[in-house]
Amino acid sequence: MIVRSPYDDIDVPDTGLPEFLFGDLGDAAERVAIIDGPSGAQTTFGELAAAVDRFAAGMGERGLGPGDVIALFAPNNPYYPVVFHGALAAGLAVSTVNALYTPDELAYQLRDSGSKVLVTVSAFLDRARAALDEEGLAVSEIIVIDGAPSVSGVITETSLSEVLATTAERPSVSLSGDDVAALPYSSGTTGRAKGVVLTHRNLLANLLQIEKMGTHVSPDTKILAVLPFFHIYGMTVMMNQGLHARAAVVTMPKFDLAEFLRIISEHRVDRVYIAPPIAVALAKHPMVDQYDIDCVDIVFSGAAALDAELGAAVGRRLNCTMLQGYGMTELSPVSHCMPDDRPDMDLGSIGVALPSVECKLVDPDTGAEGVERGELWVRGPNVMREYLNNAEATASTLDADGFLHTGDVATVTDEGVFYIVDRVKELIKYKGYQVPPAELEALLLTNDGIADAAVIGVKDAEGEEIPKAFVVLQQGAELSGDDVMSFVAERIAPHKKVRVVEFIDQIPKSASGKILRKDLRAREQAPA
Ligand code: 4UV
Repeated sequence: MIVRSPYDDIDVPDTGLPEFLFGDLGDAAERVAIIDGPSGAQTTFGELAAAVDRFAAGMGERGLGPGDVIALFAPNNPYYPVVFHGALAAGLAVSTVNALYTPDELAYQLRDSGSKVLVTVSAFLDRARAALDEEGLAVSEIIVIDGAPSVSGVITETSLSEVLATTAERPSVSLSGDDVAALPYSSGTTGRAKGVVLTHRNLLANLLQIEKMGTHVSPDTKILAVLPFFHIYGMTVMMNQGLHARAAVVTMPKFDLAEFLRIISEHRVDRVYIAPPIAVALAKHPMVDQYDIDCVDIVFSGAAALDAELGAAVGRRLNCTMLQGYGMTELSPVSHCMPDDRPDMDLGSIGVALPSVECKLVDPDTGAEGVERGELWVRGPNVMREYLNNAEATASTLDADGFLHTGDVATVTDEGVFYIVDRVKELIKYKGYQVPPAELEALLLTNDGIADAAVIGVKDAEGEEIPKAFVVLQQGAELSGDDVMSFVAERIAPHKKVRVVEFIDQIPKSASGKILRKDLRAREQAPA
C-alpha cells in the first residue's frame, strides 16, 4: 500500500544547519553567495559566513540561546540569511513572518511563538511598532536590518550593523538534528495559522533529498529568489538550496514583472522558481519579449496547481525546461517534484516522490488505504515534528506511524508519477499564498451586522482560486457585498481579502456544528 520513492534513501548527518552549510567553505569562500537584485551588490560565502558568526555572537551577548525564538519580518534581501542562520547558529529558532501581515496578524504570531526579538526593515517599522503595542508579547528589542546606528522608540531599537559590530565570542552551542530551527506559520488542514516546528534535521534532509534527485544546481547556477524567504518554498528551495549548492542567489524584495525580467536579464539568471500566477505573465505578457532572458534554463513552479498547457507555453516561449513540484510547509516543504532530467514527464503532474519519502493514498471517508484516488499521506525525514503548543492539531495531522495527512487528494501512475486532483482540507490558496477560511470566518463574525459566515475557495474567470464568503445577515442589518469585503480588507493582509460575497439564509452545518464546506462547494458547482 506504500508507494516509495524510486530513488535510494538519503543519510542525514546529525548536525545543525549552519554548520552543514558554512562549516567547511573550502574554495567557495571567495564565490558570490548572494546578489541583491535591485542594486547588484554582491556578498561572498566568506562574508556571509562571517556575518552569520557575528549575528550569533550578538544573540549570545543578549543572553539568548537554545529554547529562545526570534521573529524575522522582512522582504527578501541579502541580510535575510545572515539573521536566519546567525540565530540558528546561536541555538535559537526563527519564526519567519509573512511580509504582508498587518500589525494584528504580526502580534498574533509574535505572541504565539513567544518571540523575544523582532528583526525587520525600516519600511516595516510602523507595522512592527504597532504590533508591539499589543499586550502579552515577550519581545524586548527590535533589530532594524537597514536601521540608522541608534534608533529610539518605546522599545529598544537597534540597527543590524550595531549587532554585527560586536566583538563578543560566538556562543558555543552544540546543535543536534532534533533541535528546532524554523517556526513558519501554516494553517495546515484546518483552523488558524499554527507554528510549524521544523528541526535542523527536517530542513537539512530536504536539501539532501532535492540534491539526490539529480537537481542540477551547481556553483555556476544563478537562482532567482523572487518568492519570499519567509515562506518555506523560498526558505528551502531558493535560500538554503542555493547556499548548499554554492550557487548564487539573486534576491528580489517583491514581484514586479519589469524588474523581474530586468534582473533575470542583467544577472543572467538560469534557474527561476515561481508560483503559477508568474507563469501566466511569462506565457502571455507582451513585455516578456522586450528582455533578453535566453539565459533561463529551468522554470520550476510550485505552491499551487500549474495548468499543463500554461506551463508548456512558458517552456516554448522561453525555450527552457518547465518543471512542477509539490510541497507543504509541514514537509519542509518538498515531497514530490519532476526531476531536472525528466522534462518529458507530464507537466500536469507533481512528479515523483523525493528520496526517503513514502506515500499512501487513503480514502478520506472510509480510511481505506491503497485506493486509486485518495488523500495523500507522506512520511519521511522532512516531515515536521509537530505544531507548536497544539497537540490536538498535531494529532489530527500526524499519525502514530509518522505519516502526515496532507489534505490534498492525489492519484499515482504505475511509474510512481503523482497528480494532485482535489483538496479535502479547508485551506484556500490565493496566488500560492495561504488563506485560512477559519480566520476569515472569525473576523466576519466580529461584524455586528453578520449573524453567521463561511468561506470557501472558488475559481474566478481566469481559473485563479479566490476566497468567497457566504454571509447570513443579522435581522435588520443592511450590509452590501462591498461593505463586507471592505470590512475584511481593512483588517487583514491583502492576499487574504474576501473577493466574492453571497448572502444566504443559513450556513449548512453538521449536527456537531461544523460548517459543511462540501455542501457549499456543491452549491457553487450546481448550474445557476
Ligand atoms: O504550506 P504551503 O503554503 O506550502 C507550499 C509549498 C510549495 C512548494 C515548495 C517547494 C517546492 O519545490 C514546490 O514545488 C512547492 O505551498 O501550502 C501547501 C499546499 O499548497 C498546495 C497544496 O494544497 C498543499 O497542501 N500545493 C502546493 N504545491 C502544489 C499544490 C501543486 N504543485 N499543485 C497543487 N497544489
